[in-house]
Amino acid sequence: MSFPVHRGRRLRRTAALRTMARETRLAAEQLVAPLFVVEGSGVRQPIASMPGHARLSPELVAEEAAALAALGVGAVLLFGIPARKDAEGSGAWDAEGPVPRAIRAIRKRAPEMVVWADVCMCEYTDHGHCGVLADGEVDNDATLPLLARAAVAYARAGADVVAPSDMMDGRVAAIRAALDAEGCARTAICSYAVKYASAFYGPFRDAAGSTPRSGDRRGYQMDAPNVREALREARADLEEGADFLIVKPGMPYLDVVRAVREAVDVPLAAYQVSGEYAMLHAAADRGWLDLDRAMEETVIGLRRAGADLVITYFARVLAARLAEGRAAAEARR
Ligand code: PB1
Repeated sequence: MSFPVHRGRRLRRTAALRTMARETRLAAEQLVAPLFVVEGSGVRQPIASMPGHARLSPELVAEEAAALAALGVGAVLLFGIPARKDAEGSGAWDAEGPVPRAIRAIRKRAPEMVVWADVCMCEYTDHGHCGVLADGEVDNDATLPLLARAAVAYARAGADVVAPSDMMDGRVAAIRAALDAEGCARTAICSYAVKYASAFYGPFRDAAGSTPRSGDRRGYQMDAPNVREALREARADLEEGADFLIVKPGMPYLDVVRAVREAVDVPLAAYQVSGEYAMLHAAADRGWLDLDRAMEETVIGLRRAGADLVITYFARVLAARLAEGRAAAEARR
């Protein structure tokens, strides 16, 4: 079809026509909100590098989860920050640690909220790596039972989903076997199957105190130039028993989101990580970007690339904007 028979602008002319013709949509229930949990009570420690976010004690996490539930946000993803760290990250499986306490508090305060618990050692080890060290390297196989113990602790506390973000080989199978052996067969596993060694995790590491004391994560997280490897990782984790998958980070890896979406048929989440969040805020603070438009455009971009779910630090603000939009549309009727 060519001009003037075809006029692309006919369906862009008004907001209502654009809404009618929209190909990709975003709903609050497709958003997952990461939350940082610390020990104690009444604790709210703002995170300088992540405006609007704070390290919260369990009861305040539960309050936040209730507010997110009221906005229709689909799930929360919990990251624990213990008061004490050690070489093997033993705080990760402490039944009275911040994450199990937060899960129990959410179950009471917002029982309808879906709770994901991140499973990794990096927030709990004093060296900051995602596993235990042996001869200066992360010992893959020695880390597997530790991850499994942590996953069981979160499942026992009531987590609906455990989400291993460690990138150890074989961790999904180890966690699935442990959950099933401990009577937690109904707990789902959302694996960070495709997770790159990225420059975009800085603010998170600042928030969690999880920057490696030595070396980096290139020996276990994926190399940015690779996408075929992402398909191998995704298939391997599904084979081991993952129920759904995460690609992370998000924006720099939209091609990977698309490739994984076309290769697997389970729900797929994309993680708009802390550095992606912080850079939009920093540019907006300098007057270089309209933050509201930039957050909507980046999150819908992840959905358009094929993500069914988007893990984002914008979840609460975006869900509120979606609710306002619905209210305004209803008022116009
Ligand atoms: O928002 C983020 O930057 C997420 C960071 C992510 C949490 N799953 C990891 C970043 C890192 O490698 O330090 C934590 C790894 N377990």
